[in-house]
Amino acid sequence: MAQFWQYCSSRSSCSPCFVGEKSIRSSGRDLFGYVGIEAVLDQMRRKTMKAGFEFNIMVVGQSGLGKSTLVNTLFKSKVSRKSCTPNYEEKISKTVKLQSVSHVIEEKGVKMKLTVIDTPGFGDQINNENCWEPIVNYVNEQYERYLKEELYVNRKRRIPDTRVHCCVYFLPATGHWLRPIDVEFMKRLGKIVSIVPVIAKADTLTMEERQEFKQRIRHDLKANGIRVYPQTEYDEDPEDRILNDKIRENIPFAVVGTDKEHQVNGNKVLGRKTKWGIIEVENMAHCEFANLRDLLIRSHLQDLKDVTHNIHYETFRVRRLNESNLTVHGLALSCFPMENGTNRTNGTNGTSDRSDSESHL
Ligand SMILES: Nc1nc2c(ncn2[C@@H]2O[C@H](COP(=O)(O)OP(=O)(O)O)[C@@H](O)[C@H]2O)c(=O)[nH]1
Ligand SMILES: [Mg+2]
Repeated sequence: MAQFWQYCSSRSSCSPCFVGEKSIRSSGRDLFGYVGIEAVLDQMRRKTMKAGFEFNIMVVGQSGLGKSTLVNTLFKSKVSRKSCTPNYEEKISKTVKLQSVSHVIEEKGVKMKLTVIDTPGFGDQINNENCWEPIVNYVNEQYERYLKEELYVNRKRRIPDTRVHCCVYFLPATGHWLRPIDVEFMKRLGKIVSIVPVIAKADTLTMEERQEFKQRIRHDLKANGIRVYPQTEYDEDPEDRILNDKIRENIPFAVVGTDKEHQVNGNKVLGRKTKWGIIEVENMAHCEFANLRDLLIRSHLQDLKDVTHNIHYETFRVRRLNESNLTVHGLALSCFPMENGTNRTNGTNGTSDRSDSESHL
C-alpha cells in the first residue's frame, strides 16, 4: 500500500491533494492524470537527429562476388568503390588488404555516418591459409581503440565508434555446400562480430537450386557450430524471438545487386537486365535483397549496434582487462599507457554508462 498525492490535470501550479492510501493500479492516468512521459521519445529523436549516428559494415568474400555492387544497392548511391582490374602488384599480393570508405548519408534530417570496410583479396589466393587473420586483427583493433578511449580519465563525450557492427559474408552461388574457407572464416569471426551470410549473385541459380543450397548451408552452419546473426541467445523477448525465428529460417538471403535503374510498368526499379527480362532486386518474388536491406537498415540496425556493444565488445573488454590485471581499484594499467607515459586510472572498471548510438559527424 502506498500514499498518493494527486495533481490536478489542469497543471503544476496547483498544489497536490492528498488522496489517501491506494493500491497501485495498472493505469497511471487514474492516479496522476497525464504526465507526459512519452515526450521523452521526441527528445531522444531530436538528440539523435542532431548528433547523427555511426554504422560500420564489413563486406567479406572473393573478388567479383558483387560486394561493392550490393553495398551500393543497399544505400542507392555510390558509397563503395567498384572493383577495378587489379594492377600487377595487387595480383601478386599475398595479403588481404582492408579499405574503409566513409560517407555521411542524410535522410529526412537523420544523419548516418556509414563506413564500409572492404576486404579485397580475401580468399583470392591459391593458398588461403590464415587469410582471415587480417580481418580478425582489424575487428579486435577497433575494440582495443574503443577500450583505450573509455579508460582515459577525461573521456570524450562521445567516443568515435569504428567497431564493426556487421560483417556481411558473401558465399559464391555454387549450389553445393559451405567450403572449408567459409567454415573457417565464419567459425572464427562469428565469435567476435555479428555475421550475416548471403548467397551472392543469386540470379545464377534457379529457385529450386536456391532453396536446396540455402537448406544445405543452414545445415552446415549448425553442424559446424557457426554462430550467425541474429543469435537465439540474444533475443530480448518472445516478440523478438518470433521475428528473429522468421529471419533465421530464411538465412542466408539469396541476393542480387545492381546499380542500374530500369522502367517496369511505368515505374523506375533497380534491376538487372537480362535477355529474358529484368530481375528486380527489390521484388521479393525475384530475390531476397529486400530481406537483407530490411534486416540491416530498417529493423535491426540499432540491435546490431547493441549486440556489438553489449556482447562482442563486452567479451573483448572483460578478456582484455583480465589480461592486464585491472582491478576495480584501478591499478596495473600497463597495457593502456597514456601518450605522456603516465598511468591512467579512472576509478572504475572501465564500463561506460553512455549510449554509444550517438556521435558527432
Ligand atoms: N549476375 C550478377 N552479377 C553481379 C551481381 N552483383 C554484381 N554483379 C557484377 O559482378 C561484377 C563484380 O561486381 P563487384 O561489385 O565489383 O564485385 P566485388 O569485387 O565483390 O566488389 C560486376 O560486373 C557486377 O556488375 C549480381 O547480383 N548478379
Ligand atoms: Mg569491390
